[in-house]
Parts: sequence; C-alpha cells; structure tokens
Amino acid sequence: MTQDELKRAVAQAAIAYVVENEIVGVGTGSTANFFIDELAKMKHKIKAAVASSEATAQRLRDHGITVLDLNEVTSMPVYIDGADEITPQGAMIKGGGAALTREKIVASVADKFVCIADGSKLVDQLGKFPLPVEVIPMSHAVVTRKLNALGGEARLRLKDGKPLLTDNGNMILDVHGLQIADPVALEATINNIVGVVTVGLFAQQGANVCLLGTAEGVKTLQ
Ligand code: ABF
Repeated sequence: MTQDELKRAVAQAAIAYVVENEIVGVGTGSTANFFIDELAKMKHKIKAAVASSEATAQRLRDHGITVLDLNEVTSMPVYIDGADEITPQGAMIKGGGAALTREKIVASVADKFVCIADGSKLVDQLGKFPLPVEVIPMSHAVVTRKLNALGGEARLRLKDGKPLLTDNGNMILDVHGLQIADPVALEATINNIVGVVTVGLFAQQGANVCLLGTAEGVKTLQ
C-alpha cells in the first residue's frame, strides 16, 4: 500500500471515534486532510468542527462543514490529528505542518486525542524528526542559543527564502539532533524558555489512542 493509502485507511478508521451530534476537533496535515474528506461524508451527523489551522478551517468549509471558533466551545469529545513521530506510549512530535500551537490548544479542550498516522511515524524514541518550536519573532536568536545549549541545533524555518510565519504570526525553530529520552521533562524545560510560544512535544498530554496504518491493516495503540 502507498503512504497515501495508509493515511486514508487510518482516516477512515478514525470516523468510528467521532461522536454524533457533537463537535469534533480537527488537526492539520495530509493525514488530517484525508480525515476531513471522510468526515464530510457524515457531516449531517455532527454539530460542527473546530479547526487547528486556517488551512484545515478552509478545507472543512469547502466541504460545507460548520467551523466554530474555539471560544464558542466549552467541550468536545474528540480531537483527531496526525503527528510527525509518536511513541508506543503516545508521546508525539508535532509541528511539521507549522500548526503546533493551535493543535495543542484544541487538543487541550478535547476529552480524547486520537492520533492518525502511517506506520512510519512510530518510533521508540522521539527526536529524529527535528523538533518544532514556535517562538515570538523578536526572540528567535536568543531562543536559538538556549535550544542549542540543550544539545540540539536550532534552525529558523524558512519559506521562499524568508522566515515562515505561522497562523499566529510567529516564527518556527526546528531543533535537529535531539535524542529525547524524557519527552515530558524536555517539554517542560523548553516551555519555560522566555520567547517560546509552543514546543512541538505532545507528551504531558499525548495521544489517548493511536491509529497506525500498516501493510497488515490499521493497528490501534491505546
Ligand atoms: C500535524 O500533522 C502536524 O503536527 C504534523 O506535522 C502533521 C503530520 O503531517 P502528515 O499527516 O502530513 O504526515 O498535526
């Protein structure tokens, strides 16, 4: 099966976790896009969606799905999203799609985080994928120095030769070369660096369920 076929398979499996007549939180990325396309087939059975990025919001609206501002929502049963890396314990690196801040905020409201990923994302230890860190633009140089002092190599993410700006108007540092043996501790450490908005470690609150697309079918890690 191709990687896209694996992503579509987990997206289809994630529909089982959507609670009818409730609000669903929706992630960002190519796997999340497959989920949105599947969700559209049952859009009359859900109340609305909350999006983790402008791109996701647009895709949902293009399907005729109502998109609510998170401030209008006090609870949601489930948040469905991809990941760049995930461990068997559900700790993740996220942010390859530059949406980590809104993803972490929406996930924090959901009762259950269901991660959908192709099997290549499962790792024993996080860190081979460069760790995204969203920072206030004026602080990117000082935060770079502090991240490098942790043993990584922080690089400013560029787009068309200029610093990429997130939906929130911030910049992203991608930290290469980390071997993250304790993701919960590192998440807390980086969260405390002045200038950091969000670190792309989802470990303090990881995935409750992980649907992995493999050649043998969709595997469920809980
Ligand atoms: C999103 O899913 C991001 O946090 C992460 O980078 C992305 C994975 O992208 P894809 O599903 O395209 O592999 O939640």
